[in-house]
Amino acid sequence: MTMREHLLAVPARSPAQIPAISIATDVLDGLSRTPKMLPPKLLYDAQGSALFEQITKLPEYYPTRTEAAILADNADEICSRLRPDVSVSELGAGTATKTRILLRSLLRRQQSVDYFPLDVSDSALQLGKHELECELTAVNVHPQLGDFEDLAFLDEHLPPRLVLYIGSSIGNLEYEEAISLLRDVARHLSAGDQLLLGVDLVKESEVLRAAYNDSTGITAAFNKNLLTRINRELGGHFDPDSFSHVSVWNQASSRIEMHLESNWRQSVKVDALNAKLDFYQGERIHTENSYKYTVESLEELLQRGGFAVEQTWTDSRGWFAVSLGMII
Ligand code: SAH
Ligand code: AVI
Repeated sequence: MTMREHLLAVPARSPAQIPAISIATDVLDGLSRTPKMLPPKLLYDAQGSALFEQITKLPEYYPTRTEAAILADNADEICSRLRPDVSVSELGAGTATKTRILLRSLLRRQQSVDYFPLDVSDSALQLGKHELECELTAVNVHPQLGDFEDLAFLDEHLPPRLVLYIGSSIGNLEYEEAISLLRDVARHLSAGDQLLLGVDLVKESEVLRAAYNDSTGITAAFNKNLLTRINRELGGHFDPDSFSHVSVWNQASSRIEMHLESNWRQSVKVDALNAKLDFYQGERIHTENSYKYTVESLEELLQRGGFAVEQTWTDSRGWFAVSLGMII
């Protein structure tokens, strides 16, 4: 089949169009609220995933390199706690760059690994699959395009299973949502299956603030890409430059908040929603929370989510923690 025939064979509602349907609902719902908000998963279209990759390399954004160092220093010990011949699933895998550290170590203990990365970003999944297959031919990658609500794939492979939820992605959820997601994961697992959970820890506020407001403006571009995405997918008429990136350390709630703040009073049409959205000067759209934990609150979260804590690893500065839990 030629590429042209292949493209013509795509059904009227191709899988690539399906996300736009849920975006419409999420955008209409979020921007009709007071205060306005947008769910953080919308940050990750292809452009957003590419910007996130750039964020992970910024000098100010310490979480990725700190977690990578914890994994590199402890991969053999982590893997020694796993049962023989585990399969690996990952929630919000992105491009699975850090995951490769663990998979390399795992492949010194077993001949092959079945790896099931779940993500809402198809571009990140495809890039991750490509890079993994080039480097580690003994890893069989089975990408799962979907939401954290789509956990049925966990039933499709047999125990022993290891689930990864690293990168402090759980920090983007409210505490009760985080517990409820861990309980959902636990329901799909059996006794002896394990979860490796990585979270960012509370630290000096200046370090936290800089990580979400970098000097080159990549985080601002990542945040504003939400508006560009609405323009592209829903016929929105946002001028991204008429909004400012705002990040705030909310100490009382132990979270960094990201907002988009309207620079002046404006009305913005979104054609696909048949809506005109009014913003007053200084009005904010709340786009992300990034909760910061302590080792104690991380271990409590795991336990409340249905896992017995086996071991927790941190870096020498105590900036990030990775904890292994098991279903008993
Ligand atoms: N785990 C990687 C990527 C973290 S970025 C790392 O540690 O670097 C967060 C990832 O989670 C993104 O790839 C994003 O697309 C994905 N994601 C965010 N919300 C999601 C949701 N509700 N369901 C599935 N994936 C989600
Ligand atoms: C994916 N998530 C854990 C990142 C974080 O730090 O909350 C997303 C991010 N937002 C701004 N910078 C990075």
